[in-house]
Parts: sequence; C-alpha cells; structure tokens
Amino acid sequence: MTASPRALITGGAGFIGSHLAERLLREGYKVRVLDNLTTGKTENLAAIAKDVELEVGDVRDQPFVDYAVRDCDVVFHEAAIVSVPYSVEQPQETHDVNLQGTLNVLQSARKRGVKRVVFACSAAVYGEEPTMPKRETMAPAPVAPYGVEKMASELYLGAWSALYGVETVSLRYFNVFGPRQDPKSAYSGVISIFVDRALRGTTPVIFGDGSQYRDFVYVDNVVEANFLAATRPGVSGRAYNVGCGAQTSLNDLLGMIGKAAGTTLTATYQPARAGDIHASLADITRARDELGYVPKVSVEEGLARLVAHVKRERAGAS
Ligand code: UD2
Repeated sequence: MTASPRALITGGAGFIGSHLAERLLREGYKVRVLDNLTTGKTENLAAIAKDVELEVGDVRDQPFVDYAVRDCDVVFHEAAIVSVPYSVEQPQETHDVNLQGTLNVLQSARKRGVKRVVFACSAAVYGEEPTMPKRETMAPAPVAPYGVEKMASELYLGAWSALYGVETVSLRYFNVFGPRQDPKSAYSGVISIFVDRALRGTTPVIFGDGSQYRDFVYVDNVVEANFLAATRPGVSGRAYNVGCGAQTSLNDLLGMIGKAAGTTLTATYQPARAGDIHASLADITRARDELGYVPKVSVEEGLARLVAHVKRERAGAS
C-alpha cells in the first residue's frame, strides 16, 4: 500500500481553500494548511480541525513557507489578497502577497522536492479585451495590479516547470461563489452580498444597468478542478480556465437568487463601479479536454445550496 499523499494548502482557512481541504481529506490526503488568518478563519476548518495541521503564518515570510512546505508532495497555492480595487489602492502590499508570495512558494517547492504546485490564478489576467468567450490562447491584458500579479505568478510557474522540474498547473478562476464567502466587505463577491440581503429582506444594489454578465462558478466545481489539476499526468506548465462556460447577467441573477430564497428580489440601481468590466465568460474546452473537468454543479443548483447553507447557519446562530 502506498502512503497517503501530503498536501499543503496556502490560504487553506479561506473560502476556497477550506472546501479544498475537506475534499482532499475525503480523497485520503494528509492536509496541512498555511494561513495568516487575515481573511481566513479557523471556523472554516471547524468540521475538520482534528484532521488538519494548521500553520499560522504568512506567505511573505520565506523561512516560514519553507517550513510549512516540508514533506509535501503537492502544494495548492490559494493564499492571496483577492480584491481588485484593493490592489489599485495598495499595489505594493498586494505585490508582496500575491507575487512575492507565489515566488516564495515556488522556491520552497523546488528546495523541498514538491512534485506539483497548483495555483489559484484569475480571469483578471484577461482584462478588458472584449472578445468572448475567453480562451487561454488569448494574449493576457490585465488592467489592475491584481491581474498583473496573477499573470506574473503564472509566468513564474511556467519557468519553474521548464527549468527546475517542479510540475505546475495554473487555474484561472472566474467568479467563484458558495458557502463561506464572506458577504461583509464592499468588495465581496456579488452573490454572497445578494444572498445575504435576500435572506435579511434588505434591498441589494446593482452598480450599472444590470446587463453586465459574469461566468459564476460554484466552489465545488473549482475544488474538482484543483483535484484534477493535482492528479492528471501530462499537464505541467499549462493554464486552464475554471468557470461554467455560461453567462449570467446581474439582472438575471437577481431573479435566480429570489427564486432560490423563495422571495421576490428587487434592486436599486446606482452608477457602475469605476474599473468594472462589462463581461466575463470562460471557454472551458481546454480544461474539459485535458483535465477532464466538467462543472457538475450548475449556477442554479449552486445558488440553491448556498441559500440552504446560509439559512442553516442563521438558524444555528439564533
Ligand atoms: C471577480 C473577482 C476578482 C477577479 C475578477 C476578475 C470576486 C469577489 N472577485 O471580480 O477577484 O478575479 O473577477 O475579472 O469574485 N456588483 C453589484 N452589486 C454589489 C456587488 C457587485 O452590482 O453589491 C456588481 C459589480 O459592479 C460587478 C459584478 O457585480 O459588475 C461582479 O462583481 P464582483 O465584485 O462579484 O466580481 P468581479 O467580477 O468584479
């Protein structure tokens, strides 16, 4: 019998990382989490706390990353400052976390003999270029520091796979949603905010006319893509879109969330946010063909699961 593979998840106490930790445990992995608990929360790991090794520290701290990577076969690098507008305000800080942090992870992976690094990249690498759907063969054109940091990280991954024998896979996430995405910040994902408001009976705000659309993808699909990226042979050095391949406008989203929550949801409209892109849609052909990625949870099903989760959580808290 072979020993259990060992995984490190940076940002493993966060929204996506904590779901990934649960899945990897189910798949028989030994799981270690590196998280500075800035946006990550130990509560996100409550159900699996006894099975997960938690190392509290920062990806900017190279010796600490080195320590956290010890004995690992695979690293899932999810730790990041995820807000695009924040990166516009504080580009040095987001550079240090999002790009230097990735370089630190890659250096430790090389030194410690990690077989593969799977990286949480972003649709932000495509920027404003209007061609839809987005394909990985298109030239990247990030507009904000966040997208630049994600793109530069991805280029480092390519170099690591070419030069140092560390296998790397970059997953370009589109608009991920699901349980544990925090609705509290002004920059939170729109679905987390709208579901929160629908269940509180308060009115959501749409910035713009609501015709802008996104490729929303439920977190379980993203976790599946990560698992495939870690285990498929012959994919080193590749980048993959991770979306559903379906577009949903904000106006349509309002109706869908209202339906899932059993209410009629109407919004107030305010001017579009500065720097917002109008459209984002993934072509997921490459991920399907090379990783075997099929988004099993539709946006409707994901919304139903999220609403049920938030209701349960609130019933438990009261
Ligand atoms: C997402 C990612 C970001 C980056 C980017 C790449 C999230 C939270 N952010 O940014 O990390 O990868 O994609 O392009 O997933 N909106 C409202 N009302 C609200 C909140 C938002 O109308 O209360 C609008 C917002 O103006 C935008 C759309 O909803 O048009 C989506 O906004 P978002 O913040 O959920 O995600 P996005 O696409 O800006």
